[in-house]
Amino acid sequence: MPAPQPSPAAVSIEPIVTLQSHILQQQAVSPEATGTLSWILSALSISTKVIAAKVRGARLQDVLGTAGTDNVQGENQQKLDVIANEVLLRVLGGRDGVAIVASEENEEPVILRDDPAAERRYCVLFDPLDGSSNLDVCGGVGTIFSILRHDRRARDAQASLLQPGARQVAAGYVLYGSSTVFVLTVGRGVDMFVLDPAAGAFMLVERGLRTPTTCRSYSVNEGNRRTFPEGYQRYLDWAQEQGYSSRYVGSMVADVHRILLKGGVFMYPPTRKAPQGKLRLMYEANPMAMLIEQAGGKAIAAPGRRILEIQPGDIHERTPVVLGSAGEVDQVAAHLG
Ligand code: P6P
Repeated sequence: MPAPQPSPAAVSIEPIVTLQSHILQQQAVSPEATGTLSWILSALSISTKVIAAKVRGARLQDVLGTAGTDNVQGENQQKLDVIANEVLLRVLGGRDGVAIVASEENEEPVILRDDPAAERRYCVLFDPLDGSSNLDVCGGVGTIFSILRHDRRARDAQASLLQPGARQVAAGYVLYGSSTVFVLTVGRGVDMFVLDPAAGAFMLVERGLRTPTTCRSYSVNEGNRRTFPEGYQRYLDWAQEQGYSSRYVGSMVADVHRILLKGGVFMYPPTRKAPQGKLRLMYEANPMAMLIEQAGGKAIAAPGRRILEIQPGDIHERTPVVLGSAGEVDQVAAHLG
């Protein structure tokens, strides 16, 4: 009997992980998971693939420009704002686990299911096409989403939605830029996927993203500088004396994505035109704050006031935003105090 041969060493092969398989992996390690959240994340994946195709073909299919209507914020709606909103409403509407959706484009929340006996359900809030005014000039635009557990005990839809951002179960965005990037957190770090158009799938490119703790760069619309509160002006004077660089796209998803990957600080301070800041708490600031904190950064509305701790009073309320590298947010806070 020949001596037994040692089995060949196992070969380590770098797996190809798609967003879909990643979602199922995350579900598998969550004992209480029922698959409902996975189905919702899958709905966001297919919705944003459809939106990406419409964004990339916009000029050729003549869907650029304004729709001739205003949204609840009194802002001109771009044709693609309306199209993207419709796609998300229709795809999420087909998911049994979604009780309520709320959108920047809809004044009232849309109640999809309200039978009290139902198993766990969720509320999905989104800005369907943030930064859409950049579409005509081929600038980066994005979809931002936030997912909360549906509170069946709440007296109405608004009450179920008005939860602090710390209660989000998932948050993320899709940036329609030089590539289509899906950035997601379910509370266990931040993972990044890039759409492979040939395969029609979002491919995992980075697990456990961490934003650098410092980076000498700030991102703010300096056109509003004269109307910023004093502390912000003191910070900008300091940063410029220190030789900080300035980067600003005017599209939150594009600006925050740069901060997430390279560090720095993004700010939308109170202005004369927007005394509470321009950005909306529920479907812009909260999801971005969860992502940045999960990546090791900070996100505040004022010194000592975490965005994720704000108790909302209205689904469309606004908040000042200072978020990014922990060290850089601390620098801004030190000048605001
Ligand atoms: P401003 C886009 O309209 C948006 O809501 C965010 O994406 C962006 O960060 C901000 O407004 C830009 O506002 O006043 O600098 O044009």
